[in-house]
Amino acid sequence: MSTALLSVSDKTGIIDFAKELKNLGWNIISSGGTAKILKENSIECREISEVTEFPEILGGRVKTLNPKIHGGILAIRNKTDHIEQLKRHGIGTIDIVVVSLYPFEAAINKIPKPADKKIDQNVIENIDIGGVALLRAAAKNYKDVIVICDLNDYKVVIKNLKNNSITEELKLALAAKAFRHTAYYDSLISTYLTYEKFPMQIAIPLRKLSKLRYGENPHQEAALYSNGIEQDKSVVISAKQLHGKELSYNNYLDLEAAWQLVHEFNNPACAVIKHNNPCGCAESTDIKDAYLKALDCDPVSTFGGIIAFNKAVEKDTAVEVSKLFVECVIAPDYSKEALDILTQKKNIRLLIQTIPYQEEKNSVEYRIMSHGMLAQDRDNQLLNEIKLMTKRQPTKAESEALDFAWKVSKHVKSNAIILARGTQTVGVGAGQMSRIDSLKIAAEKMKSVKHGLDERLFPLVLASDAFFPFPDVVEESAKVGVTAIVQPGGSVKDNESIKSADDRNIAMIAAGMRHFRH
Ligand code: 93A
Repeated sequence: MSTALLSVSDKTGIIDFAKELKNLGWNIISSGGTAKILKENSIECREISEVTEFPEILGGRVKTLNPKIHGGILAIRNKTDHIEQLKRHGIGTIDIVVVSLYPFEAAINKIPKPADKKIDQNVIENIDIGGVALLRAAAKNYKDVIVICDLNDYKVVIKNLKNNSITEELKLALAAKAFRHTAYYDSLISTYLTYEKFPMQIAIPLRKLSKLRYGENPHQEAALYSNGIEQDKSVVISAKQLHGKELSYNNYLDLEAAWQLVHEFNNPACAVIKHNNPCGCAESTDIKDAYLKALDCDPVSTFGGIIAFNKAVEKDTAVEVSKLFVECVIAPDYSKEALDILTQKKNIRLLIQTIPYQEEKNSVEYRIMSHGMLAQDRDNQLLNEIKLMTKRQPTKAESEALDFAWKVSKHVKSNAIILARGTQTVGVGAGQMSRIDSLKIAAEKMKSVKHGLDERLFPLVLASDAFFPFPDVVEESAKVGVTAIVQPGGSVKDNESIKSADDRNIAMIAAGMRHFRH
């Protein structure tokens, strides 16, 4: 007769599973709580403590950690020496190990690590030791032992036991899953206990949430992961999908970019993203106006874009949005009328905010490379110290526009050039290898649309994400009508750019901080 060891915190499905094992003629041994529920359901089993002839001690901290258990799991069955040793010590083999670990994840969810970084003792008690050892032992000896760490696998194992069709392939798959499971479990623990931002060994718990239809292109496989505790897809982008087709890989990327940009602003704002870059952004006194102004920057590129709002979408805005083909809309809320209008469009994906946006000051960004990873703080700052570079100071109207454009520049791929009037982008040049090319593109965009803004009330300003190594950007800016510039400053040739600006009566300020985005 074969023996199964059942030790489960989550007891869902364990009765049926144990009954099936019994019907197939298996012996069952179980830890205290699991044995209790089995016995209550008239399923015969032996308690671990009977097998080990040692009681559970330290309030359950030591239950299964015993050579009589681990010997029975780890013995290689076709090794005479191993089997002889088992006999000598009166140890029986264990052929199936079923463990559901202490709910560490649920424990941190209940008591998140507070700001004072105090570690909670209840969370510590939920660190499973013996269960993890059982899973690892069984998984190591997968050729002889079936290991189950996920109750969703009960069915497949029973089915194969019944058909006498347990294969090595299945056992290997279950073993690999067990190691993934314990690795994930340990990474959650280490993350909970870690205060350093960049520990020597980073263990990021990653939970696969779902497969995506494809990656950036249809021939690329792709999947969505959350950074640990979160099990719901909506947490990854802080928003729940209310309507429309499944989000694609590119949708996720662009939603993230749009959401971050629109949260630079306190007043009603709208950001339109295409391929991770803003093709329009505006801040206004009302959300519909912000949308129309954002759209006005580059109506052609907005086609098929991702639109983010930082305030609730009302009917009048929904009417406007519904005139256009857009992939996704994300907003903190929608009025009922707005939803009625937008949900009539089959192809639009609507998302509503579920988690308040907080710029997570301490969060870290990761970029995966072929054989490693880069990690850095998020770019969550804006200005160091503004310094006037030129003789002329920006006017009030210029200052307002510069402040707006500078915020947008942080969210544009380098080299980034933003042309703005008031709190509205009128040209965006993104992702060019030369800054002057970005300016030329931004200027072309601007010229291609009739903005109809009063140019005296809304002077044209320029923001650049990085400094000017040469005065060429200033010279070119003057040609397109720019009257004020914000840039980080700090080039060895700043003097040349300043002289060029002074000669053209351009006001230029240094933000003292760079916003590369690669
Ligand atoms: O505290 S433990 O790390 N010490 C152990 O020796 C041990 N053995 C199994 N926790 C241990 N377990 C865990 O107990 C299992 O992983 C499972 O989560 C739980 C089942 O306990 P019970 O059967 O008493 O409900």
